[in-house]
Amino acid sequence: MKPEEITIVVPCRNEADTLLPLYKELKSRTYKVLVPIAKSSSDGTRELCEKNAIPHFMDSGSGKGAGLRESLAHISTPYLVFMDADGSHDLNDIPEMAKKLVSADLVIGSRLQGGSMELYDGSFGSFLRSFFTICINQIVNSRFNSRITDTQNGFRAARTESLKKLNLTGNTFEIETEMVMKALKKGMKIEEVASREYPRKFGGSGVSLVRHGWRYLLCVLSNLF
Ligand SMILES: Nc1nc2c(ncn2[C@@H]2O[C@H](COP(=O)(O)OP(=O)(O)O)[C@@H](O)[C@H]2O)c(=O)[nH]1
Ligand SMILES: [Mg+2]
Repeated sequence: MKPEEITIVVPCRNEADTLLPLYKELKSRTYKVLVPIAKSSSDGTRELCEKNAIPHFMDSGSGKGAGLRESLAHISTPYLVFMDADGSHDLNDIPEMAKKLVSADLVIGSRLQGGSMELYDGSFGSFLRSFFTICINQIVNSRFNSRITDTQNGFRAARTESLKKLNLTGNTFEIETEMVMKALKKGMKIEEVASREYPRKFGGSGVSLVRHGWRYLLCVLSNLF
């Protein structure tokens, strides 16, 4: 598959510090790019896109999940990749993901196989988050008899048409879990590749277990059956 057949979707909420170099690098590899921007983004990310002719749209304001869901209506390529704008994902992992998309609907970058400086940085917060991630993996794998090592990673590739069939509804960071559970329920093929995750270059994660933890749990429960 050619890079022009892949749209790299880079959701952004206040990522003006890192978006432009990432965009230039993606364009130099001839990928298509689409940037869903959070309604609440206030650091000039939108102006940066306008100034540099970066294809973008403003999401409805409900969160990252809404941004990803809404991007599907704007994509004209058969394949897509979701990746963070914060410098934590390695675009050298994309060709390996694309290769597996030939026979899979969804290809997840696995931080458990490739390593993560965000999930395992030694802090108590990262301990809680990685523990939570592993619990969700185990629940999903026991329910669907699957062997997925990272149900949560936002760095992933998919067939555009397959994702459209899932009727995703998640508004925030639970969207990745919903995507995996609905794809498994529909009998779609999910593969993983080892992917590395680096610390984000600026700012902090938007994920908070206090604010988002209940959404993950509700998402898992409502997609079990
Ligand atoms: N469009 C959009 N993007 C968002 C929103 N919230 C976060 N993002 C982006 O989604 C990506 C993942 O968020 P991040 O805070 O890095 O989460 P983490 O990597 O899981 O810690 C980043 O590129 C954010 O800028 C939102 O409400 N809308
Ligand atoms: Mg991130």
